[in-house]
This record gives sequence, structure tokens and C-alpha cells, in this order.
Amino acid sequence: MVVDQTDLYEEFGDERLPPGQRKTEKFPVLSKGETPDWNPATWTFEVWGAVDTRLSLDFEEFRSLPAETQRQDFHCVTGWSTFDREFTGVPFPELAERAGVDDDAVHVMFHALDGYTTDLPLSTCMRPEVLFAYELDGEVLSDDHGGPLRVVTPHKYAYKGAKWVTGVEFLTEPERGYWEKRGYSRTADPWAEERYS
Ligand SMILES: Nc1nc2c(c(=O)[nH]1)N[C@H]1C(S)=C(S)[C@@H](COP(=O)(O)O)O[C@H]1N2
Ligand SMILES: [Mo]
Repeated sequence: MVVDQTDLYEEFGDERLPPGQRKTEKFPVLSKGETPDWNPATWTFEVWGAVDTRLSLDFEEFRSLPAETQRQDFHCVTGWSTFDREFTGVPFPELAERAGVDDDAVHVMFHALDGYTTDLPLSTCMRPEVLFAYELDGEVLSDDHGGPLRVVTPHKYAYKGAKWVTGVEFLTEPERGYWEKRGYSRTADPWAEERYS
């Protein structure tokens, strides 16, 4: 079953295509640097910070978590959008529940293999469409698109979704991620055109 999340724009704007975006049929690759190497034997996914239980999962353990396939749109802050992509993975709230988020947690930092980080307020992560995805359009997620595991954030510009994600840190104070430190919006709502801060 595919859960359709392409109508979530109705919460934010009148048009499915956010202002100033151009729809592309391709799915471009956009990374700040090289695609990092990863080793299936040593890859681990960790959840730490303001949680009851620190989690540490290998890829097989991650794959055994309850997963779902969702149809989503994807909006890059540089101006392109791609529609109707199918991502399979684990919804953020599922992981948060397993770790048991502390009452004083307010913010989240995602960490990735290439040194990339990105942050979001906890409330904007606790949504089912924030997925830790390992499949794209029915195929294993390719390395360029963030394999083995990436985050997707269809309600935000795509820089909020860390490719090659290996860690989620729950924070009691907001901190800034890689692009957020370099002038990009902390909130990144595509329908409000929150590109820069
Ligand atoms: N780890 C990591 N995640 C990242 C990036 C990156 O450079 N490193 N780029 C971001 C940006 S700006 C976008 S638009 C999307 C691009 O995803 P794609 O290459 O699958 O299109 O990944 C986001 N996540
Ligand atoms: Mo982007």
C-alpha cells in the first residue's frame, strides 16, 4: 500500500508547486561534496541526546522496523521540484517513540556520513511524512541519493532531509546545521518561500 502524501501542501499553500519552483521530470543529485563510502558491515544508525534509551541499530535491525511506502513531492531550495516520488522507510515518530524522547527536548539535529548536519524543531519532525528512507521508486536507494539511508521532508525544502543519515540527536536547545549556519532558512517552508534567513 502506498500512502499518498502529495496533498500535504494544502496545509501550507494553495498550489502544489511552491512559489518560485520549477517542476522537473528528472531527479537531480545535489550534494555539498562527494558521495561518501559506507560499509554495510560497520554501518550503524544511532539516536542519542535527550532520550530515555539511546538506540544503536545495524542496517538489518533498521530494516526490521515497521516501514511504509509514501508518495511524496520533493522541493530543492535551488528551485527545482520533483513530484510523485515513492519513498519506503521508517517514519520519524516511530523512531522517536522507540527512543522515548525527554519532555525537555525541543529540537533535532540530523548527522550524516559526509559531515552534513541539518536541524529542525522537534514539532516539525514528529510527522509521519518525515521518513528515514531506504528505497526510492521501488529500488534500493542509490548511493548518490543518500543510500543506504536518507531523510525526506516533503513539507520543507529538501536540505532538511539528510542523505547518508547515521544519527539523530535530540536537543534541549536549538542548534544550527550545515546550511542553516551558512544563511539558509532555519524553518525552510517552501510555500512561504523561506529560502534564506
Ligand atoms: N548528507 C547530505 N544530505 C543532503 C545534502 C548533502 O549535501 N549532504 N544536500 C541536501 C540538499 S541541498 C538537497 S536538495 C537534497 C538533494 O537530494 P538528492 O541528491 O537526492 O536530489 O539532499 C539534501 N541532503
Ligand atoms: Mo537543495
